[in-house]
Amino acid sequence: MFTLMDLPFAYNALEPFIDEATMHFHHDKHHQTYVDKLNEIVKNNPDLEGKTLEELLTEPITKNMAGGVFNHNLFWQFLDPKTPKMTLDQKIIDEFTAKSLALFGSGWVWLTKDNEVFSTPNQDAPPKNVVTGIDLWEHAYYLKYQNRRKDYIEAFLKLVIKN
Ligand code: MN3
Repeated sequence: MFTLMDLPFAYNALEPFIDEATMHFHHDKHHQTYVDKLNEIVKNNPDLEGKTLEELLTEPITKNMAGGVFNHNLFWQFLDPKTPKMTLDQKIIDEFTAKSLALFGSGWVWLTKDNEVFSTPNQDAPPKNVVTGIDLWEHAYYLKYQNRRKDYIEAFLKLVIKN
């Protein structure tokens, strides 16, 4: 059985960039749903019992739900005010912003420790060496930002970088 990780900070800790209501929906409803659906699939497929979350990322039947759990676990750590903020070159910030704006549909944009920026569709998980990543599903920003994805991306960057 997988359980929902606790949010490692207060629901209002990211105000005014990410609002408390969004954090409640995002963590308590969306993230919880990925956990619940993953548990249901594992329960209905006994051959998957005992596999780790990482192992379930590559199983076709659990990939989406395991990715949803895994990616949000990372996301809360990236957003945690206790996580030291990064200093990034403007070129990287511009690339991260451009790729986040260009992502069609739902997915994520990630930055690796080697300053590579790339996107993944849906809940596909990134490789292990990511240092940050932005959730670009509308549920991550629609309550506060509606269709203004650019404003949400800028707010996210203010939370994770120093400059
Ligand atoms: Mn999300």
